[in-house]
Amino acid sequence: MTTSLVRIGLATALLLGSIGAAAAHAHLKASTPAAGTTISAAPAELRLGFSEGVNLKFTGVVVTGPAGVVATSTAAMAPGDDKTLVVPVAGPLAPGAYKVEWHALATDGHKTDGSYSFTLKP
Ligand SMILES: [Cu+2]
Repeated sequence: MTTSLVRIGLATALLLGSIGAAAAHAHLKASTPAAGTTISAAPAELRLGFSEGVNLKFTGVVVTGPAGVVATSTAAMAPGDDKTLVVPVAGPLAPGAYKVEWHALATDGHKTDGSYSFTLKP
């Protein structure tokens, strides 16, 4: 390969790489319970819907509430859906404000994180 062909190859790879990066980060698109809502029944599980497929091994949540960190069971992807994370809640939840801090590794290798809150009515 000549030097100029190598240069064209590298430029193309960089261009494709940056297009992929702009298009494929795993952002949180929806959740259950939904962000900012007040609910009257304690959820048995949390569901987080991402904009891209995520790697389960490097994707998860930490939930904190009025009694501290909430115990959760092993998270899993929804069947046949690599964009929806399902996190079973292990114990009963007391009324109060809850914060869900999430982190995700998209299948393209990019990491994202964020948080949202919901409130459980007494
Ligand atoms: Cu990305």
